[in-house]
Amino acid sequence: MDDIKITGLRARAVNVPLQYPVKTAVGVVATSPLVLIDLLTNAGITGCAYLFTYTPLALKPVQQMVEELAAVVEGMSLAPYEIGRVLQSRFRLLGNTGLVRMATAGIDMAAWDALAKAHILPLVELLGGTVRPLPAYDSHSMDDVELAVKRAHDAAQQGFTAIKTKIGYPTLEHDLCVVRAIRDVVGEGVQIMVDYNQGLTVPEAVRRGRVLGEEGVAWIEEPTLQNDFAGHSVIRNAVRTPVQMGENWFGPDEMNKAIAAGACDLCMPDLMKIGGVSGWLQASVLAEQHSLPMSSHIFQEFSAHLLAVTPTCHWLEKMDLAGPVLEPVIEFKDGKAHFGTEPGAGIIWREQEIERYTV
Ligand code: SMN
Ligand code: MG
Repeated sequence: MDDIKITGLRARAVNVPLQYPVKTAVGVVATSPLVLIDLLTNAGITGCAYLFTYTPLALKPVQQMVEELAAVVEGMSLAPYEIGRVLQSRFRLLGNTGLVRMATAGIDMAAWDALAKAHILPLVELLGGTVRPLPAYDSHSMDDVELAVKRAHDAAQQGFTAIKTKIGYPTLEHDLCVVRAIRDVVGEGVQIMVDYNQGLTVPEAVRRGRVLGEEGVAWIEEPTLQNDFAGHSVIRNAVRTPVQMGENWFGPDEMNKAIAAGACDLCMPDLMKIGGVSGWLQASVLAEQHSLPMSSHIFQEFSAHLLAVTPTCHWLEKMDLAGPVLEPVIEFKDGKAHFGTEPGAGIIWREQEIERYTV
């Protein structure tokens, strides 16, 4: 195949509505601020990816960070490994973390999407895997009892065999009330995961985790501050339920430190923060070497392709943060994610909707 060159990079900022706000123990994500990336090439192929910035406060800064990198990548070959090395070298002094890691990850994702399209392959096949349905759980919020029960009922009706709810209410009794109400409506055949979003102190997480252990929850996610690996290790050694974390690891190096600290039983890197497709692949090797089941965190479109080539593939998280601006490419049924019918990672913009939500 001729040497494909990058000819342009475009970043658009949108803020899209969410069917359900993402309520967490440490704050609410009321809308979905996204940076939409197009990587243009001289082969007429465009690589597409999006970044999620959590808060509108970071939306324009991340967009500009991506735009600043256009001058760096234009003229380069469409080779994600080379692109990554050049970008990392530019940020050795500043540090490839935070908004920098997000922006470079977005370019990595778009480059891999373009490369797969150039080979007319779904990304999973470019990476050497095969398209197959993946176990998926429906990810809910800190919805309180009534909405938690409604969403759990709907998810079970749709065939999900696992759901996640966010807890960290003011009291343990409130946490239990929500978990038990969900259990009552889904029965013993559906797994329930809980996510504290860093909301507890270590002693409180131990106290609540020990009690939750009696409720048969499948995992306790980020019980304390995400960068307190020692704290997570204390909790992990004190409670029976598996401890889950990873969505806040900026790069495989942070994953390495968490593993070395014995912080978790399970892992769930975030495609953007871990460093895009390239970062995910490095993370999947670490997970295999340490026998850590590896799940995804949001970014469901790309994550499906990557989980399919992840040796310790665990769960795909269904949380649709970009639906309004994307053509639907994943079908969830019988508790699985069915994906991968088109070249690339399946990011297909809905241009009219993008215009509607552009910031
Ligand atoms: C989460 C938090 C904030 C936005 C999206 C998702 C959450 C999760 O921690 O694990 O889904
Ligand atoms: Mg989480």
